[in-house]
Amino acid sequence: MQQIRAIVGTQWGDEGKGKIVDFLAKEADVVVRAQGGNNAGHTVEAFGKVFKLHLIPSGILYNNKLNIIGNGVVIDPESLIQEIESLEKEGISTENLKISDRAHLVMPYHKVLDEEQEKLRGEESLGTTKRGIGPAYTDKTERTNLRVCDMLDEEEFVQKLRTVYERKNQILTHVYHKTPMKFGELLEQFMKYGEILKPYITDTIKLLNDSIKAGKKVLLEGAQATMLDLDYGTYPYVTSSHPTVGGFCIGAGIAPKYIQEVIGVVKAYTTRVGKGPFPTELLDEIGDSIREKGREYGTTTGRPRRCGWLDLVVVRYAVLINGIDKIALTKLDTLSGLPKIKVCVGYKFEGKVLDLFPASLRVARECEPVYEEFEGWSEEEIKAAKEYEALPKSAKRYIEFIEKETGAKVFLIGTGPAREDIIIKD
Ligand code: 2SA
Ligand code: GDP
Ligand code: MG
Repeated sequence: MQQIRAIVGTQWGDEGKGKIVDFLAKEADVVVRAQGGNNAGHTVEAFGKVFKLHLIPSGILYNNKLNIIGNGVVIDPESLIQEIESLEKEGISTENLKISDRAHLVMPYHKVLDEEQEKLRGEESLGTTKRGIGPAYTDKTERTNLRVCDMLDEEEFVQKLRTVYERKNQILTHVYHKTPMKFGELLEQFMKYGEILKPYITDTIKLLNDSIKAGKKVLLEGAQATMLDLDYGTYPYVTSSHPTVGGFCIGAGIAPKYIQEVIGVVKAYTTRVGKGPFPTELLDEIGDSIREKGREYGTTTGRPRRCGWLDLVVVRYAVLINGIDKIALTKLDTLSGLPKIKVCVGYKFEGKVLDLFPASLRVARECEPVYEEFEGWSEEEIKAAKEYEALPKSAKRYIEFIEKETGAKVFLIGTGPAREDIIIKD
């Protein structure tokens, strides 16, 4: 494998990045999360158990990989401690977990603000996960946020909290009619978190770059996806970070020249959780059957995911932005049993056909997808296939069409949720 690989979501998230990272981590030494927070939900089925990871990289299920939560991640310490405890309870050691001292904190008021802002937006709400992610990144760019290193220095924490505390309390009480926070309680809580997390906290930028110099193999694990990127996604229906390859450099402290290979994870159909345009959405029984068969419910919030046909306008755009070399195609098995399968290759709008995703939400909402239709395949045919050649002809046609339309080769094919349900294609 290439020494440094980035794994990026190409759609609206939940493509199965967790499973792909778990598979590729076999050959890696270091797995790094670089953006997002516990809004992410990465499911890995291993040892007959289902693990739902939120902040901790998916390499944690191996006992010999270094797992880094990079500086670009926003960390809710309460949630991270719970995740550590629940993994330890399952017999998974977190000894090899390292947390960046520069990562920003999600504070309790960020979670309240996320929830209240969503309520205030009413019909115009974004459909966030309400984990405080947007408000935490807002404070980061406003330069008023607290960071992981501040939890290890009481004096610094007090001084920084003092600069924001009054203002946050005023917003909470006057705008949202919430009970005010108590300074002493917040301080005590975060000093406790700092003490618990201290063994994990370090300068991960140095650690990662030293590992690279020592020849270690690194996987950069994307959370969310290209269409949720703050710049490239369906703004404002996006998350507040950059789940694209450029964001990985900033969020991990790694120079762009080191990333040698970019792998795009593509689900064989499209899903989206939260609001915003979704041109190929299926609001019929086919959409419902995909949701049930694919167990398309939010890993973090349990929300039902919106389902639709594979949209190659979206995937093409993700290939372009991220420089995707190879595709890991997941959940091919979920489409089994459908007599016909459609794939969107362009958007018709005002007499023209667009082949890349438009900036305007109005165009994205009002365009008409142009579809190509494919023959389906049966459940038994996919289950029985353990190698590419054994896949049904119609499935191979589907895969090769994706390769032709995107210009990227499919090298992994997911045929079920378990670790072993994967086909390697050369
Ligand atoms: P936020 O909370 O500010 O990041 O929400 C902004 C938008 O980003 C979407 N978003 C996600 N979309 C898919 N999966 C995500 N993770 C969870 C999962 C989601 C869940 O794995 O299923 O459990 O509901 C994720 N995180 C953020 C979100 O839906 C908003 O559209
Ligand atoms: P992520 O956020 O991209 O890591 O994806 P999630 O874990 O939120 O959602 C993907 C879901 O699909 C999880 O429940 C996975 O266990 C499951 N999954 C991943 N790959 C496959 C596959 O090839 N087939 C099936 N049936 N399920 C899969
Ligand atoms: Mg997910």
